[in-house]
Amino acid sequence: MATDVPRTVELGTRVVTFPSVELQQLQDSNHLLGNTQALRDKLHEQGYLFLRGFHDREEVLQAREAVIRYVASGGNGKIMEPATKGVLDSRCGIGCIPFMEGRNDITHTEEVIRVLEGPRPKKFFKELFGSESITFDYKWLRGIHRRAFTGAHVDNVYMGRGSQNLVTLWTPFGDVNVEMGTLCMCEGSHKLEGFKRFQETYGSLDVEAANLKGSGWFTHDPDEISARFGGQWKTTDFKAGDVLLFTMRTVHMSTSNLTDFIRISCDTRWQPASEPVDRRFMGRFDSKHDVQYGLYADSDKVLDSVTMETLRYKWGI
Ligand SMILES: O=C(O)CCC(=O)C(=O)O
Repeated sequence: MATDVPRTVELGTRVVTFPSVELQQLQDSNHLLGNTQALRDKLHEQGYLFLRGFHDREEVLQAREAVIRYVASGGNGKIMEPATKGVLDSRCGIGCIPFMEGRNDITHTEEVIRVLEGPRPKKFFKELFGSESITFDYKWLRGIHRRAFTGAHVDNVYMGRGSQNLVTLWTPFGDVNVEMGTLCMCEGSHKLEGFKRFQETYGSLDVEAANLKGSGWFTHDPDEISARFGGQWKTTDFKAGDVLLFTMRTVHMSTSNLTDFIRISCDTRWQPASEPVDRRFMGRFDSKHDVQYGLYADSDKVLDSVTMETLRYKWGI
């Protein structure tokens, strides 16, 4: 699909035109590859880097097929034939795609781990950090069905107990266009003055320590971020192999999946090996009962909990 022809997409609770003033086109930073300081400066300036062709395209497509086979083998017939196309039964909703986050048989299957922990990300992060790098064992591997999306948040609220230089690497498994649910960056949100109070309050929250009930997202409405605090929402159509990497303080969310194609992606986390590690994400995890936050949040489970509404009222934002 031509990227310059405006299309109607959904960003959280908003129907928006893409590309438009509200949701602009991401520009890649491939021209900076080979100049580590320029990459660091760009990450610091924008809060993210968008890199095309970071992974090997064929390896990403093989990983995608492995995940689709895993989802289809669930035996509930929710993936239509031929399975490789990744078309879901149009009735598919929460629960029809197995929960795949953690360190488990699918995240660490050969085809998937080859992409997630292969020589390319290892070399890239070693150069970016200027030291040996490590990645969490926990992998946020997701299959997203029609109408699902991720609300606006910063990652620090979920994994802020270790290195302050932790970086998220978002890898779409396959060609993922904006109508299938792409990740959107709020450029500048990690450091613009308008976000000061937001970062001092919400951005510094530890959702687990606070006993937060729900997803941990600040809002479902992108305008509540950009109109109140500033920043610029950006996304693009991704090709298999492309990635986004961003800081723990960069506000991001996803567009809704408006199709019956399963949107498969994985977030991995990288940091300098010598810095403190958030131990919650090292080890083996394979059961759904660990899930508290994000799209699969089970809100009734957290005892003595608070809600995001209560916290926002207290913070005055
Ligand atoms: O893939 C998504 O929908 C959300 C990913 C995300 O929020 C993250 O990478 O931190």
